[in-house]
Amino acid sequence: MGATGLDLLGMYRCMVRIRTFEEHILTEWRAGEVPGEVHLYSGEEAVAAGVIANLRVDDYVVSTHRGHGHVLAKGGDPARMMAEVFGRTGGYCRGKGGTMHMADATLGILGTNGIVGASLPIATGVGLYCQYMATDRVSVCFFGDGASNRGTFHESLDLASIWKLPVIYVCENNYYGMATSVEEHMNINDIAERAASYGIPGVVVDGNDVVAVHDAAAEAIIRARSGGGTTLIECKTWRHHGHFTADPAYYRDPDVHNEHLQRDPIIRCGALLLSQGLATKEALDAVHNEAIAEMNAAVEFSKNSPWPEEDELLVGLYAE
Ligand SMILES: Cc1ncc(C[n+]2csc(CCOP(=O)(O)OP(=O)(O)O)c2C)c(N)n1
Ligand SMILES: [Mg+2]
Repeated sequence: MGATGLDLLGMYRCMVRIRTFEEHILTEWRAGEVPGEVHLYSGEEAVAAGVIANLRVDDYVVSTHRGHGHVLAKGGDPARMMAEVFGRTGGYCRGKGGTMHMADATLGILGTNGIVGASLPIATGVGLYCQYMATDRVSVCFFGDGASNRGTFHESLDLASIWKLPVIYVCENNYYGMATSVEEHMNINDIAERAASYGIPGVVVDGNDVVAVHDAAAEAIIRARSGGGTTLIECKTWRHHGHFTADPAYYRDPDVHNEHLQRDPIIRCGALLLSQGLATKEALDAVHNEAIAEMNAAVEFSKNSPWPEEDELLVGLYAE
């Protein structure tokens, strides 16, 4: 814990665990072990780590198709997550949901989600629940720049602003919705500008600076808990890989891509920890080695976990 009370090393560990989890998946996907496509979160770790460091276990997170980082940061079990990606019975949905259907209600993780923009109305409803039940819990909604053009974004922010709901809308602006750049899909520079339409605070932060993300989220979450209503936080970030595992992302200018890679959130946070004397090089190496061991074990667990049987196909599909 640093002098400011900020657990910088904890956030570093969180980011390294997410990166390692994702890179293990990429390796296994390339080896043909992972069915389907996976939307990797590598490069965007500071958003999940910085925001979720402010949350309690009983707060809620509603995630996206690029959601492994949110789930891990909120306490998700990497072995059960990995097994779900592998399609095995050890996974969160016994292998039938895959990467975009991971949830653990006991940890307030209300699901990764295959429908772009669907996290917004879900998180808004959860915010209404938190308020109606007179709790001081908050609902955090992650979504992308592309999703901010859906009607669900506007409907949700409108309702949440009118009712002063304890929802924090966190836009992960990685400058692309699939192969479409923000210049092609919106006519403004900052998505946070849209907050003005709803009379709520709109904040732009460097989404690769975990401290900046943490501090912006802390302010919004404290306000939401105390009845002050909703905030839109736009985190400018960059995905290291293509839209999903099979996408080589040829549509991105290699020079621009390389510039963004220089702003890697993990490298920046590591440098800060060292320069502030908050960690030694050995301590940072240990964080990486522990993450590698943890994710190796998750892969091993997944490979040893049985495939679902055919007669399980309809089990758990409908509420009894
Ligand atoms: C309603 C809906 N429309 C289209 C898609 C196909 N799709 C999947 S991801 C994606 C782009 C999303 O972009 P963004 O919101 O910026 O998130 P990012 O992938 O960049 O994290 C699209 C169009 C979908 N899954 N759901
Ligand atoms: Mg995007």
